[in-house]
Amino acid sequence: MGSNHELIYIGLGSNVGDRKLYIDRALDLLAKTVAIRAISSIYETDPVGYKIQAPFLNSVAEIQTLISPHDLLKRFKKIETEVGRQPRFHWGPREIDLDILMYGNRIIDTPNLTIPHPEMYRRDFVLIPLREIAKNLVHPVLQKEIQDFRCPEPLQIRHFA
Ligand code: PH2
Ligand code: MG
Ligand code: MG
Repeated sequence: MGSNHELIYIGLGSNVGDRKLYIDRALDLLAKTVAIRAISSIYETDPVGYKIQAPFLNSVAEIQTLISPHDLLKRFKKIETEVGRQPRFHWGPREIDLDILMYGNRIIDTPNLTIPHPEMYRRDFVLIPLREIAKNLVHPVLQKEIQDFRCPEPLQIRHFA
C-alpha cells in the first residue's frame, strides 16, 4: 500500500442502530484502501446542531494514503453506503458519517469539499478525540495547535470505549 508524508485526519460518527458496529465496519472497510496510523477512543456525545436526535458515538483517526482529497471523499461516500447509511435530511440521524477533517497542510475550498473541515475547531466531538492522538497538530489556516482550541458551546461528552 502506498503512502505519502501527509497525515490525514478523519472524523467518524454514528447515532442510529448499533453505533459501535457501524464505526467498526467503516474502519474495516477503510483499512482495505488506506493505512490507518492511529484511532482515538470512542466518545458518546450529545447532538450538535439539530438537537432532537439520539446521542452520537464519535471518534477520529489518523490515516495515510496517496488517494487525492476529492477521490478520498468519493471513497468515503461509497463506504458510508456499504456500511448501511440511509439517505435522510441534512444534519439528520446517520448510521455512519465519515468526514475529512484535515489533509496534511492542504487548504481546499470547493463547493463539495472544504479542508480543513469548516466546523472542526468549534466542535468538542472532534477536538476531544483529536487531542488524544494529535494535540500538537497545527490548523493550517488558524495557525493554532489542536490542544489550544476551545469549543464555544461545550457539549455533554463521555468516554465510551
Ligand atoms: N455530526 C453532525 C451534526 N451533529 N453531533 C455530534 N455530537 N456528533 C456528530 O458527529 C455530529 C453532530 C453532522 O455531521
Ligand atoms: Mg459530519
Ligand atoms: Mg459527512
